[in-house]
Amino acid sequence: MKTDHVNTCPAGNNIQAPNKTPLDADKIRNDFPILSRKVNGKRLVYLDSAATAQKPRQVIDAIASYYTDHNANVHRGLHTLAEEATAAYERARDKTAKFIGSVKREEIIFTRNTTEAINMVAHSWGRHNLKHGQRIVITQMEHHANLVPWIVLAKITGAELEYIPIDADGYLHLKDINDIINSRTRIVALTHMSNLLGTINPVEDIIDLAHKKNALVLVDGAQGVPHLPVDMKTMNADFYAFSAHKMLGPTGIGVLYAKDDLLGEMQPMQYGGEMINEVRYNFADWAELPWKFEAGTPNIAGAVGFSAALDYLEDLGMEKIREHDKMLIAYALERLAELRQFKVFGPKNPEHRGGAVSFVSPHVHPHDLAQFLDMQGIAIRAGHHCAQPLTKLLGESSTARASFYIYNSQKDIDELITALEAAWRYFAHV
Ligand code: C6P
Repeated sequence: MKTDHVNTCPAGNNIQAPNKTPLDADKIRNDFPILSRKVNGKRLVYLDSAATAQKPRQVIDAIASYYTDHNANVHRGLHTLAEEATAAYERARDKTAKFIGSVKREEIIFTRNTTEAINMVAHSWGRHNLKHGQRIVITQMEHHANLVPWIVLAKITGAELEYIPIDADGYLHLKDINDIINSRTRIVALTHMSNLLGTINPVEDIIDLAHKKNALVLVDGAQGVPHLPVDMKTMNADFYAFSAHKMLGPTGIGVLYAKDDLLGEMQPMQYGGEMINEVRYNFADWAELPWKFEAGTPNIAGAVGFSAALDYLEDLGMEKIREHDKMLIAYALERLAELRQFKVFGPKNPEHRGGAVSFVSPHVHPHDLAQFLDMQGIAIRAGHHCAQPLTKLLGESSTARASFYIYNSQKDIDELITALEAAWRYFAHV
C-alpha cells in the first residue's frame, strides 16, 4: 500500500477517544424504520445526517395521525378540526421556543428551511437597513445558504462583504477580528457549526464583540441546534436559523428565531392570506407577530412532525446527544488517522467540532468513493457540500463526508473504515 499521502490531521495526538457514550445507539436505531432496511443487500449504515437526519417512528406516526384525524387549515376555521389543527401548529411553536430557550413564542417564525430563514433576514432586514459603505461580515466556511443571500444583498445595497478567514486547522482565524468587525459593520452572519469542517465556532464571543460595535449577528444553526444544547438567552444572537429535517423532523419546515423588537421593525417577505390585519381595496396592514411573516397556508403537518422530533430529542437530552457525538467524532478521527492515505479536514479536537468529517484520498475521487461505499450499504456524501468557496480554499474540487447522529455507533465507524481501506486498495490498485 502506498503511503505517500500523509494524513495531516490525526485525531490521535494527545486526544483519547472516550469509549463510553450516554446513548444506546442500538436501541435508538430500532425507533427508525428506515434503518432496518437493506441497501445493496447490506445493513444500512447511514452516515449522511448532516444532509438530512432519518425520522423516528414517533415523527412518522405524528404526521400520519395528524392527516388521519385532525387535518384542516389553521387560524381560519371555527370547526373542531380547524381548532385542533391550529392548536397543534401553535403548540409546535411553543415547543420550538422552549427548545431553543427563546424568551417569547412570537420570536419563532416558521419557514421552509434554514435557507428561507436566512433569505428572510437578508430581504426583510437587510434591504431596509444597509447602505453603501456599510459592512456585512461573514466567514470563509459558510454554506451557500449563508453566503449567496449576502453577496446579492451587498450588490443591491452597495454594502461591502468582508470575510473572517480560517486557518489551516479549520478554525476561524480571529487575530484581526477587531478590524474586520468594525464600526461600519451592520451585521455578522456565521455558522454555528461548519457542515464541511465540523468546526464549532465561538459564536457567543463573536456576538459579544459584534454587539459592542453595534452590529447584529445572525447564526446559521442548521448544523448547530441538532447537535448542541442551545439557549437563545445565553447566546444572545439576534437571528438564529435552522431546519427541522436535520433534527429528526420532516423536510419543508424550518425556523427563523429573531428578537421581537427586530421582527417588529422588519417588513414581511411575502404578502397574502394569514399575514394581514385588515385589507381594503387600496390598503393592507399586517397581523401581529409571528403571523406577519407567515403568509399563506403553512406546513401544518410539518410543524406537527417537528413537535414530535423535539419531544424525541428532549427525551434523550441535548447534553447527552453532544456527549455521544463527541465520542463518535473522537473515535472516527482516531480510526481515520490509521488510514495514512486519507487526508482529514477540520479541527483535531472533538471538543471543538461536531460529527461531520470530510476527507479525501489521492487516486480515489470522492464520488467514486461514495458509490463504492454505497455498494457496502454505507451512505456518505461527496461533493462540495454547498460550500464551493471553502472546498476550493482547501485545494479540492470535492470531498467525501461522513456525518453521525444519535443512531450511529462505533460499529458504523468500523464498517466505514473497513470500506475505506477496501476502496483505497481497489482504486489505487494496491
Ligand atoms: N447542508 C449538507 O449536506 P436547508 O437546505 O435550507 O435545510 O439547509 C441549508 C444549510 C445551511 N447551513 C448549513 C451549515 C447547512 O449545513 C445547510 C444544509 C446540507 O451539508 C445540505 S446542502
